[in-house]
Amino acid sequence: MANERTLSIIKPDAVAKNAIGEIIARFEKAGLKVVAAKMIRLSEENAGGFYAEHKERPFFNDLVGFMTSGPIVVQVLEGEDAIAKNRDLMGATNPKEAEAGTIRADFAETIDANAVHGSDSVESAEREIAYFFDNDEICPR
Ligand code: RTP
Ligand code: MG
Repeated sequence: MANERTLSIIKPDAVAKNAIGEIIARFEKAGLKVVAAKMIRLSEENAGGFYAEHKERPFFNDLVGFMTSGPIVVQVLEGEDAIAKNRDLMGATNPKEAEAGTIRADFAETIDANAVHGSDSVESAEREIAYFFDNDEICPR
């Protein structure tokens, strides 16, 4: 297993539910460290650029609309196998299919408003971290 970094987003629905702390606690309890964090409100341009891989998909406009609907918390998580570990903690994209005890099972109801984002590969983690953070905003520890 490798020490990795991954990009995590607490999406507008979870921020609106006041679940920021409970979600970050799950990362920390699983051994992942928050090495960068900020709260932002995405513009349509920033949301579309972040999810550019989905530009041709039928759900793209809804996804951008949702991601710009309220503030989000963006963070870099670091640890052993951080990318897969975070995806395990998140659960399936559709909360109705997410395993009990996962973040999406516990905090989300619909596939559109599904509480969290997590990078899905080493390559996307690198791109996504650089999308939101300058190097000097990341604090290894
Ligand atoms: P994310 O990128 O947000 O972490 O989610 P994911 O990897 O689990 O899912 P992905 O395939 O990357 O899709 C990105 C987001 O688009 C919405 N989506 N809707 N209606 C649909 O069939 C559909 N498929 C995906 C979800 O909100 C998903 O999180
Ligand atoms: Mg994805």
